[in-house]
Amino acid sequence: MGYFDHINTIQYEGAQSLNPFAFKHYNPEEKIGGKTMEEQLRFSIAYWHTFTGDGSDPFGAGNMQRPWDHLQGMDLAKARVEAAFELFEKLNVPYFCFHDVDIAPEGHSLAETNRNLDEIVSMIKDYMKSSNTKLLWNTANMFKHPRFVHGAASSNNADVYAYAGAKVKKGLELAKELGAENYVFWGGREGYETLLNTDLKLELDNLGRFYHMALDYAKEIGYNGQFLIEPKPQEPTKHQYDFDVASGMAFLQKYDLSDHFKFNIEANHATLAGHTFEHELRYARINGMLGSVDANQGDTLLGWDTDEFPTDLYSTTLAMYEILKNGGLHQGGLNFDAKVRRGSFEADDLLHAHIAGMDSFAVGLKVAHQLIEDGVLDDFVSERYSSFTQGIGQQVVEGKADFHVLEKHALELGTIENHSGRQEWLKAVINQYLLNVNADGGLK
Ligand code: XUL
Ligand code: CO
Repeated sequence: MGYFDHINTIQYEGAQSLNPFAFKHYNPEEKIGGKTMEEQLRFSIAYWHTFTGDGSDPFGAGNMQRPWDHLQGMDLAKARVEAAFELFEKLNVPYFCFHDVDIAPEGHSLAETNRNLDEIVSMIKDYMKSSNTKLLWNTANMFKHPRFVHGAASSNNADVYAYAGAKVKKGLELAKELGAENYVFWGGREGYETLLNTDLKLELDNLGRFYHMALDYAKEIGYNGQFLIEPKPQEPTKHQYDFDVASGMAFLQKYDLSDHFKFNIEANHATLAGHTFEHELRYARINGMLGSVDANQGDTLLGWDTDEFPTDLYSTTLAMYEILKNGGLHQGGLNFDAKVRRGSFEADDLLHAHIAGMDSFAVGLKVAHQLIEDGVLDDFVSERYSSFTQGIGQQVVEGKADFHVLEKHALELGTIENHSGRQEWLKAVINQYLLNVNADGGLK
């Protein structure tokens, strides 16, 4: 008896299908840009939202109806593993992600917590032998337990710092054991509430030291997964240290860590930082730091991390544009760090939500691929910067200009001519592609 017996494996039925339990655009076998959609999109399910989350919010108790919720402790943890692998198969999703506390309950001591983890990890490992689903990344939850009230690797309390080290040590061991392709560090409570009680320099230095210890330990045990930092500007702390990609890069450079880390970019974290999703992806991409993606979306009317399933096709298109320009996600993936709304409390909603997210990114992939094939934006952008391919512009780019050269050029200029950036036209073209690509494969 399974948890989702009433639902067959989700199949691709095409854009006209009215079957709610079918993909309309995600056709895993279909090739786009020389790779199958499955290879391009590398979807992943977030264990915490889908199997552990109960729908509770600051105003109400958990209300999700999950067929495994009558169980408790290790029995509940085991039931969740069974449910997870069943759902992975039903959705044909190639990856999943988890925090340590998502998969196994914390014990009364660190040693007991680790024993619980070992038991569940060996169960997961067994399931993985006969499943197509692999581990995209795991991470340590260092924000939920009260001991992390002042942070973990940036805590003022050295005992907490040590405890955090022990958790990441275990996390790296699990990553190796389960073949995780990446290991994620999301800041959790690494940040501060007020400078009045904070030694900012010591906290940042300690964080840098902590990442070096993690790298050293990964090397020691032969774990070769990619290390990823997941930036977020605020929540839970008022000021998170890994604010956005740009500040994360400065941090990594300062502490001599840039060669060993990339970024896991989350759409809703980007918007909380006052950026678009595509801004963060672009910033990471042009610096060779785009590692993986937490695929969700925020709400423009709300100022917090709503972690909605991604359904905005404009956003998935511009995100896939960056990802394709990155040559794909490589060992990263599109992880649905997203939760169903509190009102969507039935277990079937988990399927509807993932189908919606997968189809939305499949559309984004197709449209972005066609935009790139047709050179729509590339041609416009190259033309817009063409002044840097000749004359004074070329001298600048080749490093042959100085202020004397610039001044000489400027003094000789007559009226300077600028051209329109054509933003509205470009947006209209993207709309045309969005509406037409699925209909006839492109624009004539
Ligand atoms: C929190 C968040 C985390 C990370 C993993 O906003 O995104 O779930 O993805 O710790
Ligand atoms: Co995330």
